[in-house]
Amino acid sequence: MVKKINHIGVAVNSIEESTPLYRDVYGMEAEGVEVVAEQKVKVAFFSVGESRIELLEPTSDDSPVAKFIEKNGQGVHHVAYEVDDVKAEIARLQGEGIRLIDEVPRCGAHHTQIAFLHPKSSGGVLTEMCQVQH
Ligand code: CMX
Repeated sequence: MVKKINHIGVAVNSIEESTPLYRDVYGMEAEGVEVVAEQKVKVAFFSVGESRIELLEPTSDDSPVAKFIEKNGQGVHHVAYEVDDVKAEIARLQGEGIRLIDEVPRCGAHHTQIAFLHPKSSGGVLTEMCQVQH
């Protein structure tokens, strides 16, 4: 079962251009920038309480985030829920008839193992299950 919102992903054209809004205007603490090569994105985290905003900048034209921005413009891209055991969560969701994009976990940013649900199976919200590796 989900424990809390780990982060909300926001698709942006440029982390550099978007950072002043989150860091200076909203006053969130910047936690650093990381490239997630497998997902073809550069990400920047900003902490807000026990959750984070994750800015997602595409690193190539065939990135899923590039396709999202092309279709919708910049904006909320996904919600990530934290779970204790992402493999067990995948099995549980499959048992509930939910369609998974990732049937085996993959590496996310910040030392996490993640799995995405298909938005057609999660009420139109791209949803990520995320296990933090301590
Ligand atoms: N939120 C809600 N719906 C979305 C969506 C999103 N972020 N992205 C796509 N969709 C919807 C589309 O609107 C479309 O719906 P319609 O058929 O009604 O128009 C449908 O899903 C299919 O979308 P598409 O544009 O044809 O794109 P694809 O099928 O090629 O890919 C998806 C969609 C979700 C399967 C793909 O983006 C994916 O695998 N995403 C998971 C990985 C990812 O997003 N990685 C980046 C973040 C990594 C990180 O956080 O570390």
